[in-house]
Amino acid sequence: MQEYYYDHKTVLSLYEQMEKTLKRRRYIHSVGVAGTSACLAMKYGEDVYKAQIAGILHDCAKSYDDSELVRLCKKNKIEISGFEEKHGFLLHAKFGAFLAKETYGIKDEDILNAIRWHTTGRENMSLLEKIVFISDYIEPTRTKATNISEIRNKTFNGTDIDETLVMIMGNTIHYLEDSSESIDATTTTAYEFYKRKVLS
Ligand code: DGI
Ligand code: FE
Ligand code: FE
Repeated sequence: MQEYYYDHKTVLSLYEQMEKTLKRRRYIHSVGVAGTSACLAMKYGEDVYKAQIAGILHDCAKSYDDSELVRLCKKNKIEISGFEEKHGFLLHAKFGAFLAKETYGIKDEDILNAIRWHTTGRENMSLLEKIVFISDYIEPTRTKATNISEIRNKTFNGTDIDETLVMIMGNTIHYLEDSSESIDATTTTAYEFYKRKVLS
């Protein structure tokens, strides 16, 4: 995988573009994810600028509704599963990665993957993918989960980042089950993968 290097100028320019593009609440969330991703990059040893870029861009396709996302993916020849066609909001991750590349000029595959997999997670995630996935759940304005303090505490004071992944994925799956929502196979597979990994 070819690595690209970014600086604070790119980061600031993307903040400015997202401020114009996203609704206020979504922008504040994205600023939270970028900041939290920067902190986790410092703790776990990832490139801080990449973490900020992936964080600020992760929801860049969130302004489109479900049917628009399906249409835009088809128009741009992005493959979509039957599940994604029915649950179009999941495509804000996939189409977000497309926009990050085509509209915002990000070439680094690891950043694009972190955006691509931020909603479901997947098996064998890179450190950057984990950082964005976790930051999306624990950034300052995300306060709904009853065990949010425990998750934040484990993330910043623990040593195994996969333990946090398991807690978040478990929460999400239980929440979806309680709401009688159907769950994408990628979400379940990722959870089973990291549960097994943490226990072994
Ligand atoms: O875009 P955000 O709101 O910041 O966060 P996100 O991209 O992680 O999306 C969160 C939502 O996605 C949350 O309500 C749970 C849902 N989700 C994650 N995996 C699945 C899912 N929803 C369904 N139906 N199936 C899944 O597998
Ligand atoms: Fe999202
Ligand atoms: Fe988000």
